[in-house]
Amino acid sequence: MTLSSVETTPVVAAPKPERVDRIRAAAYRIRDHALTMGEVQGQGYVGQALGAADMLAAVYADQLTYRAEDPHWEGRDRFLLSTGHYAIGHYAALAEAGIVPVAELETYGSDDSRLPMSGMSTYTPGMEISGGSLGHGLTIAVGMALGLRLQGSASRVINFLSDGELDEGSTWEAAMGAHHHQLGNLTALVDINALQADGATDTVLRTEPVTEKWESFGWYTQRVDGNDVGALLAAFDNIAAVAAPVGRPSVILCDTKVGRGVPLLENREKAHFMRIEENEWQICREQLTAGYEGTASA
Ligand SMILES: Cc1ncc(C[n+]2csc(CCOP(=O)(O)OP(=O)(O)O)c2C)c(N)n1
Ligand SMILES: [Mg+2]
Repeated sequence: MTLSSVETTPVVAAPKPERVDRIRAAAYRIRDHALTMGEVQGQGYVGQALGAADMLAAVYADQLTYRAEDPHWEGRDRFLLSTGHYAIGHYAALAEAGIVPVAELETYGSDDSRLPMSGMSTYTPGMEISGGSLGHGLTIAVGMALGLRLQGSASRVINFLSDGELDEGSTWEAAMGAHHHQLGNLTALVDINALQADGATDTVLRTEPVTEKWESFGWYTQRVDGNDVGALLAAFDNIAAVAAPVGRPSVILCDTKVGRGVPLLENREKAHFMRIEENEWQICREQLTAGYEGTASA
């Protein structure tokens, strides 16, 4: 395969049901942790955390190599959260990974907490960068992936970004750079929830056709239902099989639903930053559990 060829056909066997169930269970716990943090504040980016929980579970419970007791271990894979406002989801994943104690989630967003509302690398174990100023994550990821390769490291870099971040020119400069440097150790995960702070992505700045854009930048590009754990795992398996070995950067474009798993929140009008009333939290938890148990294949 040449570096510029486009490979979209699944190339490996479907992930085993036990593996899918294990990651779905992790995603359920991540959603549960996100509700815990949301309830502490009564509001926040809860919809994004729920929407991205399957992606985060696939990353932390299936893909990343790390040492929970030593988050700075040199041999770790790097997960870079561009979107600082998704920190609530990232903390939930870090708790699931054993890097942040579950009990600490109750401090979310409070004074002196290690878990501020926007992700800060100096505050939180396992938070590699201070995201939030959108459009920087992929540029940092490219430098990190190049640096790791120059050091002879086998570590991978995964950058989580949002559809709103595709508006940023720096993202596309980084995409060009990754292809130029043949960074097979770099994967971008884009949460396409069709939403931004000011409204629907299509109305703010249309980025479609997104798949063709990434392909034209030379990336191994797959677009999946980002709330389908089996599809996410298969996409990662494809990358390991055909993109990483030939030095091709890879992107998984993940179509997700804001508030996924909690129907009450899936249908919120103002979904970017949600206010959730005191009496609604219990309903959220019941809906989350009912939905998970209702669809569990195990
Ligand atoms: C460079 C930059 N410009 C503007 C903002 C303000 N901002 C914060 S979140 C956000 C929306 C970005 O889109 P997306 O992450 O897709 O939104 P969501 O899906 O979370 O609603 C914006 C514009 C920012 N953080 N950084
Ligand atoms: Mg969005």
